[in-house]
Amino acid sequence: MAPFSVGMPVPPVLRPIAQLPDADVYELAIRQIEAEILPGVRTPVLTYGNHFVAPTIRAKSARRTLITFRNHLQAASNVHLHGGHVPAASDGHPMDLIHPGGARLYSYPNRQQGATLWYHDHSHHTEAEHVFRGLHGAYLLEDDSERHLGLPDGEYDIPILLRDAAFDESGALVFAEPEYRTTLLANGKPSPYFPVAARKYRLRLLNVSTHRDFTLSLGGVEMTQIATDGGLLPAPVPRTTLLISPGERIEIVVDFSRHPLGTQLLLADTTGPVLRFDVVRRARDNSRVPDRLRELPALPEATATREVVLGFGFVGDVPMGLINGRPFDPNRIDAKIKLGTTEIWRITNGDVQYQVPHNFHTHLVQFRVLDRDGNPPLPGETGRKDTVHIRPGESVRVQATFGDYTGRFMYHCHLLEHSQMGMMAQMEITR
Ligand SMILES: [Cu+2]
Repeated sequence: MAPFSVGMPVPPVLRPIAQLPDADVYELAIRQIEAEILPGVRTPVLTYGNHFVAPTIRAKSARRTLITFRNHLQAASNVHLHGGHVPAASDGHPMDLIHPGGARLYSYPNRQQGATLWYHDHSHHTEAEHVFRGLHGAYLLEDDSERHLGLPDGEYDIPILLRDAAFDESGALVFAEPEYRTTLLANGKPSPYFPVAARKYRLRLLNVSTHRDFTLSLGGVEMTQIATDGGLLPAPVPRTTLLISPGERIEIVVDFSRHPLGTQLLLADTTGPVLRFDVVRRARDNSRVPDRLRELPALPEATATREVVLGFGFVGDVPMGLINGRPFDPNRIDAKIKLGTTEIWRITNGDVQYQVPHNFHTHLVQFRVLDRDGNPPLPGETGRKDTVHIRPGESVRVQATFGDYTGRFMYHCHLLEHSQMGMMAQMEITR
């Protein structure tokens, strides 16, 4: 199919079914439907709320989200709020499942800085396939202190969920080897176009692929990065290429007023076109990108350090994903952490021989990247992160403070084909 034959939709914003003094109440069905991804073709997909991609949840900082997910699938599912600082009971532990016909209420406190989060399936051994088949949606946490900055908002603040896909002749999704996933989707459509006004837009890029890194450029045009996984950066960073690995988010502001009406700007990955912006109309623009966005707090002193090595290996003669030489075991605690303490973790991608990229994601906390092989963090990763890309042989040191909630939380490679093969571990936070 020729690229740019369909428009990119913006996912609908989910409406609350009730509003309490301190909470918004939602319901979402987990259901298989047929969606039109390729023009004129019906593709069975798994959805939240009967939408591929799922509806966007817009939450407000310090106002709780209470959301009941009802599982209409034949398989167990669950929900993890990626990047969310939430109690263990609502974190979507892989053994904490919603069985077919069942429902579960998740409570998200939203006591964290405004950020582009996302929600997705995290069911044990099926997370990669479930996310691949469509269980992914944006969760935008808004924060009052962002409003006075004057960044583009409303219809000029747009989440863009990026992923890949593969289809058979009947139009069904093929969950097979990642290298066959050559169709790139933006908000669920293949290499679409998106008409824009000649003004500034805030674009929230989310990589919801289970396996693919995107290396994006806009034909040399400057993309001003304003935020990373956990919210605003201290100051904007001009970028011309962006590496975004599975699970990561990068927010950019693009000023389309620098281009005459009729201009087409191509957002492309190194493997092909992702999305074309067509500058089609004029519009007023009072928005701005200030020189200072949000200060980062000083790092507290760390009282513990840990080594975490990600790599493939054999257990008996079965190839598995391993962390520190062991595959995930839900009955084992891999890291015991005292509530409120600060730790430095050095995470190494040990797969030098096979040259496999990995990344690292922790639940519960946002961390800060201290260094990569002793060198300063990359541009754009100086803010709060929950997912970090690690090249084969590379070591990344991160620092986090494990506050507020006790219980069991996961850390894992967010190439979900790797985590479901065992590259996952759990920490227990105790008093
Ligand atoms: Cu991995």
